Amino acid sequence: MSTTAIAKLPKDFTWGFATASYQIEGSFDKDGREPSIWDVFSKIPGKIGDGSNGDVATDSYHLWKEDISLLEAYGVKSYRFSIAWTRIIPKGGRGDPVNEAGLKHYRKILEELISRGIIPFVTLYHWDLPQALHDRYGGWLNKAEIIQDFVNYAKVCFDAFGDIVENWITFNEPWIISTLGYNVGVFAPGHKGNTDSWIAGHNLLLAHGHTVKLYRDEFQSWQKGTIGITLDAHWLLPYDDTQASKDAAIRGLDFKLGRFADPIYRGYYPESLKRIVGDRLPAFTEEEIALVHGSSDFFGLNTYTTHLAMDGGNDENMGFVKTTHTKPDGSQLGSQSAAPWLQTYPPGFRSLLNYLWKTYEKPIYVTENGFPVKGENDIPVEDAVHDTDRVEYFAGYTNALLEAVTQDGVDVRGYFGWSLLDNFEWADGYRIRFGVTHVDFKTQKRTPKESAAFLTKFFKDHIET
Ligand code: GBH
Repeated sequence: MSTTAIAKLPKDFTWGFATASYQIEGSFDKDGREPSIWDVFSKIPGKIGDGSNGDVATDSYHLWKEDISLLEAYGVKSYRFSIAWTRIIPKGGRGDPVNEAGLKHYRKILEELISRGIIPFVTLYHWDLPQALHDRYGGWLNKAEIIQDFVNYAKVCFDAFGDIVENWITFNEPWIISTLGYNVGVFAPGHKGNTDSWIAGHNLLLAHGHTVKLYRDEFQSWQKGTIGITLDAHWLLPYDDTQASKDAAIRGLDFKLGRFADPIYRGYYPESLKRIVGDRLPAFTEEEIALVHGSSDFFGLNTYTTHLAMDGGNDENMGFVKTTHTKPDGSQLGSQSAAPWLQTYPPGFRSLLNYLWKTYEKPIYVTENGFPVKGENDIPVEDAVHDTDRVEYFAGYTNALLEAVTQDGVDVRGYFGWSLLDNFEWADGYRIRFGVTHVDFKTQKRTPKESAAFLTKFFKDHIET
Protein backbone atom coordinates (compact mmCIF):
# COMPACT_ATOMS: atom_id res chain seq x y z
CA MET A 1 0.00 0.00 0.00
CA SER A 2 1.47 3.35 -0.94
CA THR A 3 0.84 6.52 0.97
CA THR A 4 0.79 9.98 -0.49
CA ALA A 5 2.05 12.75 1.72
CA ILE A 6 -0.70 15.21 2.53
CA ALA A 7 0.06 18.74 1.43
CA LYS A 8 0.39 20.90 4.50
CA LEU A 9 0.28 24.50 5.53
CA PRO A 10 3.35 25.81 7.36
CA LYS A 11 3.64 25.33 11.10
CA ASP A 12 2.96 28.95 11.97
CA PHE A 13 -0.16 29.18 9.78
CA THR A 14 -2.92 30.49 11.99
CA TRP A 15 -6.67 29.98 11.86
CA GLY A 16 -9.81 30.74 13.78
CA PHE A 17 -13.11 32.57 13.54
CA ALA A 18 -14.11 36.20 13.21
CA THR A 19 -16.84 38.38 14.69
CA ALA A 20 -17.62 42.11 14.94
CA SER A 21 -18.74 44.17 17.92
CA TYR A 22 -22.15 45.41 16.76
CA GLN A 23 -23.07 42.01 15.35
CA ILE A 24 -22.60 40.12 18.64
CA GLU A 25 -22.28 42.31 21.72
CA GLY A 26 -25.73 43.70 22.45
CA SER A 27 -25.83 45.70 25.71
CA PHE A 28 -26.10 48.80 23.59
CA ASP A 29 -26.50 51.15 26.56
CA LYS A 30 -24.50 49.35 29.27
CA ASP A 31 -21.56 50.67 31.22
CA GLY A 32 -21.28 53.99 29.48
CA ARG A 33 -21.61 52.91 25.86
CA GLU A 34 -23.32 55.51 23.69
CA PRO A 35 -25.03 55.01 20.33
CA SER A 36 -23.11 54.29 17.17
CA ILE A 37 -24.48 55.03 13.71
CA TRP A 38 -25.72 51.41 13.58
CA ASP A 39 -27.86 51.82 16.71
CA VAL A 40 -29.57 54.82 15.19
CA PHE A 41 -29.79 53.50 11.63
CA SER A 42 -31.16 50.07 12.57
CA LYS A 43 -34.00 51.70 14.51
CA ILE A 44 -35.26 53.64 11.50
CA PRO A 45 -38.28 51.68 10.25
CA GLY A 46 -37.59 49.82 7.02
CA LYS A 47 -33.81 49.82 7.17
CA ILE A 48 -33.36 46.27 8.50
CA GLY A 49 -35.04 43.44 6.63
CA ASP A 50 -36.60 41.76 9.70
CA GLY A 51 -37.11 44.99 11.65
CA SER A 52 -34.46 43.99 14.19
CA ASN A 53 -31.41 45.72 15.61
CA GLY A 54 -28.27 44.93 17.64
CA ASP A 55 -29.64 45.88 21.08
CA VAL A 56 -29.22 42.29 22.27
CA ALA A 57 -27.59 40.43 19.35
CA THR A 58 -25.88 37.29 20.71
CA ASP A 59 -25.44 38.97 24.10
CA SER A 60 -21.72 38.44 23.85
CA TYR A 61 -21.11 41.46 26.08
CA HIS A 62 -22.19 39.09 28.85
CA LEU A 63 -21.49 35.70 27.28
CA TRP A 64 -17.95 36.45 26.13
CA LYS A 65 -16.46 33.73 28.29
CA GLU A 66 -18.78 31.13 26.84
CA ASP A 67 -17.78 32.33 23.37
CA ILE A 68 -14.12 31.91 24.22
CA SER A 69 -14.87 28.40 25.49
CA LEU A 70 -16.38 27.62 22.10
CA LEU A 71 -13.24 28.86 20.40
CA GLU A 72 -11.16 26.70 22.68
CA ALA A 73 -13.36 23.68 22.03
CA TYR A 74 -12.93 24.26 18.28
CA GLY A 75 -9.17 24.24 18.77
CA VAL A 76 -8.52 27.57 17.06
CA LYS A 77 -5.17 29.28 17.19
CA SER A 78 -6.57 32.81 16.78
CA TYR A 79 -9.72 34.89 17.16
CA ARG A 80 -10.57 38.03 15.22
CA PHE A 81 -13.01 40.45 16.85
CA SER A 82 -13.60 44.18 16.83
CA ILE A 83 -13.60 46.87 19.49
CA ALA A 84 -16.61 49.17 19.73
CA TRP A 85 -15.31 52.74 19.57
CA THR A 86 -18.46 53.77 21.50
CA ARG A 87 -17.38 51.71 24.52
CA ILE A 88 -13.88 53.20 24.58
CA ILE A 89 -14.73 56.84 23.83
CA PRO A 90 -18.54 56.92 23.92
CA LYS A 91 -18.84 60.28 22.16
CA GLY A 92 -15.88 59.48 19.97
CA GLY A 93 -13.89 62.70 19.79
CA ARG A 94 -10.45 63.66 20.98
CA GLY A 95 -11.90 66.07 23.54
CA ASP A 96 -14.35 63.49 24.85
CA PRO A 97 -13.81 61.29 27.92
CA VAL A 98 -12.35 57.80 27.76
CA ASN A 99 -14.58 55.17 29.37
CA GLU A 100 -12.71 52.97 31.85
CA ALA A 101 -15.48 50.33 31.83
CA GLY A 102 -14.99 49.86 28.10
CA LEU A 103 -11.24 49.45 28.44
CA LYS A 104 -11.76 46.91 31.22
CA HIS A 105 -14.21 44.90 29.15
CA TYR A 106 -11.83 44.32 26.26
CA ARG A 107 -8.84 43.88 28.55
CA LYS A 108 -10.49 40.93 30.27
CA ILE A 109 -11.43 39.37 26.94
CA LEU A 110 -7.88 39.73 25.68
CA GLU A 111 -6.41 38.30 28.87
CA GLU A 112 -8.80 35.36 28.80
CA LEU A 113 -7.94 34.60 25.17
CA ILE A 114 -4.24 34.71 25.87
CA SER A 115 -4.54 32.59 29.00
CA ARG A 116 -6.15 29.92 26.82
CA GLY A 117 -3.48 30.20 24.17
CA ILE A 118 -5.64 31.99 21.58
CA ILE A 119 -3.99 34.83 19.66
CA PRO A 120 -6.17 37.95 19.30
CA PHE A 121 -6.54 39.77 15.97
CA VAL A 122 -8.16 43.09 16.83
CA THR A 123 -10.14 45.20 14.37
CA LEU A 124 -10.43 48.83 15.43
CA TYR A 125 -13.32 49.74 13.18
CA HIS A 126 -15.99 47.34 12.00
CA TRP A 127 -18.51 50.02 11.00
CA ASP A 128 -19.79 51.31 14.36
CA LEU A 129 -18.88 55.00 14.21
CA PRO A 130 -19.94 56.98 17.29
CA GLN A 131 -23.22 58.68 16.38
CA ALA A 132 -22.00 61.80 18.18
CA LEU A 133 -19.31 62.27 15.52
CA HIS A 134 -21.84 61.85 12.75
CA ASP A 135 -24.08 64.47 14.35
CA ARG A 136 -21.21 66.79 15.21
CA TYR A 137 -19.55 67.01 11.82
CA GLY A 138 -20.74 64.35 9.38
CA GLY A 139 -18.42 61.50 10.34
CA TRP A 140 -16.29 60.15 7.51
CA LEU A 141 -17.08 63.08 5.24
CA ASN A 142 -15.21 65.55 7.42
CA LYS A 143 -11.54 65.19 6.63
CA ALA A 144 -10.29 67.80 9.10
CA GLU A 145 -11.98 66.15 12.08
CA ILE A 146 -12.48 62.44 11.52
CA ILE A 147 -8.87 61.55 10.83
CA GLN A 148 -7.67 63.11 14.06
CA ASP A 149 -10.50 61.57 16.06
CA PHE A 150 -9.86 58.11 14.66
CA VAL A 151 -6.14 58.34 15.32
CA ASN A 152 -6.86 59.48 18.86
CA TYR A 153 -9.17 56.49 19.43
CA ALA A 154 -6.59 54.12 17.94
CA LYS A 155 -3.92 55.56 20.25
CA VAL A 156 -6.08 54.89 23.30
CA CYS A 157 -6.38 51.26 22.14
CA PHE A 158 -2.66 50.86 21.40
CA ASP A 159 -1.88 52.32 24.85
CA ALA A 160 -4.38 50.12 26.64
CA PHE A 161 -3.97 46.81 24.82
CA GLY A 162 -0.82 47.00 22.74
CA ASP A 163 1.26 45.16 25.31
CA ILE A 164 -0.77 42.01 24.65
CA VAL A 165 -2.12 42.54 21.12
CA GLU A 166 0.24 41.74 18.28
CA ASN A 167 -2.18 41.84 15.36
CA TRP A 168 -4.07 45.01 14.52
CA ILE A 169 -6.51 45.70 11.72
CA THR A 170 -7.47 49.35 11.31
CA PHE A 171 -10.57 49.09 9.10
CA ASN A 172 -12.90 46.37 7.99
CA GLU A 173 -13.91 46.82 4.34
CA PRO A 174 -13.55 50.51 3.47
CA TRP A 175 -15.40 49.87 0.18
CA ILE A 176 -18.54 48.85 2.08
CA ILE A 177 -18.22 51.72 4.56
CA SER A 178 -17.94 54.33 1.84
CA THR A 179 -20.30 53.03 -0.84
CA LEU A 180 -23.11 51.43 1.18
CA GLY A 181 -22.87 54.02 3.95
CA TYR A 182 -22.27 57.24 1.99
CA ASN A 183 -23.54 56.69 -1.53
CA VAL A 184 -26.20 53.99 -1.75
CA GLY A 185 -27.33 54.53 1.83
CA VAL A 186 -28.40 50.94 2.61
CA PHE A 187 -25.91 50.77 5.50
CA ALA A 188 -25.40 53.25 8.34
CA PRO A 189 -25.36 56.18 8.37
CA GLY A 190 -27.70 55.82 5.38
CA HIS A 191 -26.26 58.83 3.62
CA LYS A 192 -26.87 59.23 -0.13
CA GLY A 193 -24.69 61.34 -2.37
CA ASN A 194 -23.03 60.79 -5.64
CA THR A 195 -19.67 62.26 -4.68
CA ASP A 196 -19.60 61.35 -1.03
CA SER A 197 -18.47 57.75 -1.35
CA TRP A 198 -15.26 59.00 -2.96
CA ILE A 199 -14.68 61.49 -0.15
CA ALA A 200 -15.42 58.98 2.61
CA GLY A 201 -13.16 56.37 0.99
CA HIS A 202 -10.35 58.87 0.62
CA ASN A 203 -10.64 59.91 4.27
CA LEU A 204 -10.63 56.26 5.35
CA LEU A 205 -7.36 55.74 3.50
CA LEU A 206 -5.85 58.78 5.17
CA ALA A 207 -7.09 57.78 8.63
CA HIS A 208 -5.58 54.34 8.05
CA GLY A 209 -2.27 55.88 6.93
CA HIS A 210 -2.04 58.22 9.92
CA THR A 211 -2.94 55.43 12.35
CA VAL A 212 -0.30 53.10 10.97
CA LYS A 213 2.30 55.87 11.11
CA LEU A 214 1.45 56.50 14.76
CA TYR A 215 1.67 52.78 15.54
CA ARG A 216 5.00 52.42 13.78
CA ASP A 217 6.50 55.58 15.32
CA GLU A 218 5.38 55.07 18.89
CA PHE A 219 4.39 51.48 19.48
CA GLN A 220 5.65 48.95 16.98
CA SER A 221 9.26 48.91 18.14
CA TRP A 222 8.42 47.79 21.67
CA GLN A 223 5.07 46.10 21.13
CA LYS A 224 6.37 44.01 18.24
CA GLY A 225 3.01 43.84 16.55
CA THR A 226 1.87 44.00 12.95
CA ILE A 227 -0.77 46.31 11.58
CA GLY A 228 -2.78 46.31 8.39
CA ILE A 229 -6.18 46.72 6.82
CA THR A 230 -8.91 44.33 5.67
CA LEU A 231 -10.36 44.80 2.17
CA ASP A 232 -13.30 42.98 0.67
CA ALA A 233 -13.10 41.44 -2.76
CA HIS A 234 -14.98 39.02 -4.94
CA TRP A 235 -13.09 37.38 -7.75
CA LEU A 236 -14.43 38.48 -11.14
CA LEU A 237 -14.54 36.36 -14.27
CA PRO A 238 -15.52 37.76 -17.66
CA TYR A 239 -19.18 36.94 -18.34
CA ASP A 240 -18.34 35.84 -21.89
CA ASP A 241 -15.55 35.91 -24.45
CA THR A 242 -16.05 39.48 -25.57
CA GLN A 243 -13.36 42.09 -25.02
CA ALA A 244 -15.97 44.22 -23.26
CA SER A 245 -16.49 41.53 -20.61
CA LYS A 246 -12.76 40.95 -20.21
CA ASP A 247 -12.22 44.68 -19.69
CA ALA A 248 -15.16 44.78 -17.29
CA ALA A 249 -13.64 42.09 -15.08
CA ILE A 250 -10.42 44.08 -14.78
CA ARG A 251 -12.22 47.39 -14.26
CA GLY A 252 -14.45 45.83 -11.61
CA LEU A 253 -11.38 44.67 -9.69
CA ASP A 254 -9.90 48.18 -9.97
CA PHE A 255 -13.02 49.68 -8.45
CA LYS A 256 -13.69 47.10 -5.77
CA LEU A 257 -10.15 46.29 -4.76
CA GLY A 258 -7.62 48.57 -6.46
CA ARG A 259 -9.45 51.64 -5.19
CA PHE A 260 -8.01 50.87 -1.73
CA ALA A 261 -5.27 48.35 -2.42
CA ASP A 262 -3.44 50.37 -5.09
CA PRO A 263 -2.92 53.50 -2.95
CA ILE A 264 -1.85 51.36 0.01
CA TYR A 265 0.40 48.84 -1.72
CA ARG A 266 1.48 50.77 -4.84
CA GLY A 267 1.04 54.44 -4.06
CA TYR A 268 -1.68 55.60 -6.47
CA TYR A 269 -5.34 55.27 -7.45
CA PRO A 270 -6.04 53.01 -10.46
CA GLU A 271 -6.12 54.87 -13.81
CA SER A 272 -9.62 53.61 -14.60
CA LEU A 273 -10.88 55.11 -11.35
CA LYS A 274 -9.37 58.51 -12.11
CA ARG A 275 -10.74 58.41 -15.62
CA ILE A 276 -14.31 57.53 -14.67
CA VAL A 277 -14.69 59.46 -11.43
CA GLY A 278 -12.72 62.47 -12.66
CA ASP A 279 -12.25 65.33 -10.26
CA ARG A 280 -14.86 64.01 -7.86
CA LEU A 281 -12.12 61.61 -6.76
CA PRO A 282 -10.05 63.58 -4.24
CA ALA A 283 -6.35 63.79 -5.08
CA PHE A 284 -3.59 62.90 -2.64
CA THR A 285 -0.96 65.51 -1.87
CA GLU A 286 2.58 64.16 -2.08
CA GLU A 287 2.76 64.03 1.68
CA GLU A 288 -0.52 62.18 1.96
CA ILE A 289 0.30 59.47 -0.53
CA ALA A 290 3.69 58.98 1.08
CA LEU A 291 1.78 58.23 4.27
CA VAL A 292 -0.70 55.84 2.67
CA HIS A 293 1.77 54.00 0.44
CA GLY A 294 3.27 51.05 2.31
CA SER A 295 0.90 51.44 5.25
CA SER A 296 -0.04 47.79 5.65
CA ASP A 297 2.17 44.97 6.90
CA PHE A 298 -0.12 42.38 5.35
CA PHE A 299 -3.11 41.98 3.06
CA GLY A 300 -6.29 41.37 5.06
CA LEU A 301 -8.85 39.77 2.76
CA ASN A 302 -12.55 39.21 3.25
CA THR A 303 -13.95 37.13 0.42
CA TYR A 304 -17.08 35.11 -0.07
CA THR A 305 -17.90 34.58 -3.73
CA THR A 306 -17.03 35.03 -7.40
CA HIS A 307 -19.07 37.00 -9.90
CA LEU A 308 -19.29 37.11 -13.66
CA ALA A 309 -18.59 40.62 -14.92
CA MET A 310 -19.93 42.46 -17.93
CA ASP A 311 -19.91 45.99 -19.18
CA GLY A 312 -22.81 48.26 -18.27
CA GLY A 313 -25.26 49.04 -15.54
CA ASN A 314 -25.39 52.21 -13.51
CA ASP A 315 -23.20 51.41 -10.53
CA GLU A 316 -20.36 53.92 -10.52
CA ASN A 317 -18.91 52.25 -7.39
CA MET A 318 -18.19 49.22 -9.56
CA GLY A 319 -16.93 51.24 -12.51
CA PHE A 320 -20.15 50.57 -14.44
CA VAL A 321 -19.59 46.85 -14.32
CA LYS A 322 -22.61 44.60 -13.94
CA THR A 323 -22.18 41.36 -12.03
CA THR A 324 -24.16 38.15 -12.04
CA HIS A 325 -23.95 34.48 -11.09
CA THR A 326 -25.93 33.36 -14.13
CA LYS A 327 -23.86 32.17 -17.06
CA PRO A 328 -24.78 32.98 -20.66
CA ASP A 329 -26.34 29.49 -21.02
CA GLY A 330 -28.62 30.18 -18.07
CA SER A 331 -26.88 27.85 -15.61
CA GLN A 332 -25.51 29.04 -12.28
CA LEU A 333 -21.83 29.55 -11.49
CA GLY A 334 -22.04 27.86 -8.10
CA SER A 335 -24.55 26.71 -5.55
CA GLN A 336 -26.79 29.30 -3.98
CA SER A 337 -26.58 30.44 -0.36
CA ALA A 338 -29.28 32.19 1.68
CA ALA A 339 -27.92 35.52 0.45
CA PRO A 340 -28.61 36.54 -3.17
CA TRP A 341 -25.04 37.85 -3.59
CA LEU A 342 -23.29 34.67 -2.48
CA GLN A 343 -22.67 31.47 -4.41
CA THR A 344 -19.97 28.88 -3.82
CA TYR A 345 -17.11 28.98 -6.29
CA PRO A 346 -13.79 27.74 -4.83
CA PRO A 347 -11.67 28.12 -8.02
CA GLY A 348 -12.37 31.85 -7.88
CA PHE A 349 -10.90 31.96 -4.38
CA ARG A 350 -7.70 30.30 -5.60
CA SER A 351 -7.47 32.76 -8.51
CA LEU A 352 -8.04 35.72 -6.21
CA LEU A 353 -5.30 34.60 -3.82
CA ASN A 354 -2.90 34.20 -6.73
CA TYR A 355 -3.86 37.61 -8.13
CA LEU A 356 -3.36 39.37 -4.78
CA TRP A 357 -0.01 37.75 -4.15
CA LYS A 358 1.27 38.58 -7.64
CA THR A 359 -0.13 42.10 -7.68
CA TYR A 360 0.52 43.32 -4.15
CA GLU A 361 3.28 40.99 -2.88
CA LYS A 362 2.18 41.04 0.73
CA PRO A 363 1.47 38.10 3.01
CA ILE A 364 -2.26 37.46 3.04
CA TYR A 365 -4.56 36.82 5.97
CA VAL A 366 -8.02 35.67 4.97
CA THR A 367 -9.83 37.62 7.66
CA GLU A 368 -13.35 36.43 6.66
CA ASN A 369 -14.82 33.65 4.56
CA GLY A 370 -18.12 31.87 5.08
CA PHE A 371 -21.53 30.79 3.86
CA PRO A 372 -25.16 31.21 4.99
CA VAL A 373 -27.10 28.03 4.30
CA LYS A 374 -30.32 28.50 2.37
CA GLY A 375 -33.39 27.92 4.53
CA GLU A 376 -31.37 27.53 7.71
CA ASN A 377 -33.32 30.23 9.50
CA ASP A 378 -36.59 28.36 8.97
CA ILE A 379 -35.59 25.05 10.52
CA PRO A 380 -35.14 23.92 14.13
CA VAL A 381 -31.70 23.73 15.67
CA GLU A 382 -31.67 19.90 15.44
CA ASP A 383 -31.67 20.27 11.68
CA ALA A 384 -29.63 23.45 11.41
CA VAL A 385 -26.59 21.80 12.97
CA HIS A 386 -26.37 19.45 9.96
CA ASP A 387 -25.15 22.31 7.79
CA THR A 388 -24.00 20.19 4.88
CA ASP A 389 -23.94 23.07 2.39
CA ARG A 390 -21.69 25.10 4.68
CA VAL A 391 -19.39 22.11 5.15
CA GLU A 392 -19.23 21.74 1.39
CA TYR A 393 -18.42 25.44 1.02
CA PHE A 394 -15.64 25.30 3.61
CA ALA A 395 -14.29 22.09 2.09
CA GLY A 396 -14.04 23.76 -1.30
CA TYR A 397 -12.55 27.00 -0.02
CA THR A 398 -10.03 25.50 2.39
CA ASN A 399 -8.88 23.13 -0.30
CA ALA A 400 -8.47 26.02 -2.75
CA LEU A 401 -6.42 27.80 -0.09
CA LEU A 402 -4.28 24.72 0.42
CA GLU A 403 -3.63 24.51 -3.32
CA ALA A 404 -2.81 28.21 -3.55
CA VAL A 405 -0.24 27.84 -0.78
CA THR A 406 1.28 24.45 -1.52
CA GLN A 407 1.03 24.37 -5.32
CA ASP A 408 1.06 28.01 -6.40
CA GLY A 409 3.37 29.36 -3.72
CA VAL A 410 1.02 32.08 -2.49
CA ASP A 411 2.02 33.42 0.92
CA VAL A 412 -1.12 33.01 3.02
CA ARG A 413 -0.51 33.20 6.76
CA GLY A 414 -3.95 32.73 8.24
CA TYR A 415 -7.65 31.99 7.75
CA PHE A 416 -10.71 33.09 9.72
CA GLY A 417 -14.12 31.60 9.14
CA TRP A 418 -17.04 33.99 9.26
CA SER A 419 -18.47 33.58 11.75
CA LEU A 420 -18.07 32.06 15.19
CA LEU A 421 -21.79 32.61 15.82
CA ASP A 422 -25.01 33.28 13.97
CA ASN A 423 -25.38 37.02 14.51
CA PHE A 424 -26.85 40.35 13.42
CA GLU A 425 -26.26 40.34 9.67
CA TRP A 426 -26.57 44.12 9.18
CA ALA A 427 -29.40 45.16 6.83
CA ASP A 428 -30.58 41.53 6.71
CA GLY A 429 -31.05 41.33 10.48
CA TYR A 430 -31.01 37.84 12.03
CA ARG A 431 -32.52 35.99 9.10
CA ILE A 432 -29.22 35.28 7.39
CA ARG A 433 -27.08 32.97 9.49
CA PHE A 434 -23.33 32.72 8.91
CA GLY A 435 -22.35 30.97 12.14
CA VAL A 436 -20.54 27.70 12.65
CA THR A 437 -22.38 27.85 15.95
CA HIS A 438 -26.17 28.01 15.98
CA VAL A 439 -27.63 30.68 18.22
CA ASP A 440 -31.19 30.54 19.52
CA PHE A 441 -31.86 34.26 19.68
CA LYS A 442 -34.60 33.80 22.32
CA THR A 443 -32.53 31.82 24.82
CA GLN A 444 -29.02 32.67 23.58
CA LYS A 445 -28.22 28.97 23.61
CA ARG A 446 -25.21 28.15 21.46
CA THR A 447 -25.01 24.83 19.60
CA PRO A 448 -22.06 23.85 17.41
CA LYS A 449 -22.86 22.97 13.81
CA GLU A 450 -21.05 20.31 11.80
CA SER A 451 -19.12 22.97 9.91
CA ALA A 452 -17.25 23.89 13.11
CA ALA A 453 -16.04 20.32 13.44
CA PHE A 454 -15.12 20.28 9.77
CA LEU A 455 -12.80 23.28 10.08
CA THR A 456 -11.29 21.96 13.31
CA LYS A 457 -10.37 18.72 11.60
CA PHE A 458 -9.22 20.35 8.40
CA PHE A 459 -6.69 22.57 10.13
CA LYS A 460 -5.63 19.83 12.53
CA ASP A 461 -4.84 17.63 9.53
CA HIS A 462 -3.31 20.29 7.31
CA ILE A 463 -0.97 22.39 9.41
CA GLU A 464 2.56 21.11 10.02
CA THR A 465 3.23 20.35 13.62
C1 GBH B 1 -18.66 41.09 5.51
O1 GBH B 1 -19.13 41.96 4.54
C2 GBH B 1 -18.66 41.83 6.82
O2 GBH B 1 -17.37 42.19 7.19
C3 GBH B 1 -19.34 41.07 7.92
O3 GBH B 1 -19.57 41.95 8.98
C4 GBH B 1 -20.59 40.44 7.37
O4 GBH B 1 -21.36 39.87 8.38
C5 GBH B 1 -20.19 39.40 6.37
O5 GBH B 1 -19.41 39.96 5.37
C6 GBH B 1 -21.34 38.69 5.68
O6 GBH B 1 -22.04 39.56 4.88
O7 GBH B 1 -26.29 42.84 -2.23
O8 GBH B 1 -27.21 44.90 -1.33
O9 GBH B 1 -27.65 42.81 -0.24
C7 GBH B 1 -19.16 41.44 3.25
C8 GBH B 1 -19.78 42.43 2.38
C9 GBH B 1 -21.82 43.56 2.54
C10 GBH B 1 -21.54 41.64 1.16
C11 GBH B 1 -23.28 43.53 2.30
C12 GBH B 1 -23.00 41.61 0.93
C13 GBH B 1 -24.99 42.84 0.83
C14 GBH B 1 -25.32 43.91 -0.13
N1 GBH B 1 -21.21 42.27 2.38
N2 GBH B 1 -23.55 42.91 1.03
S1 GBH B 1 -26.71 43.58 -1.05
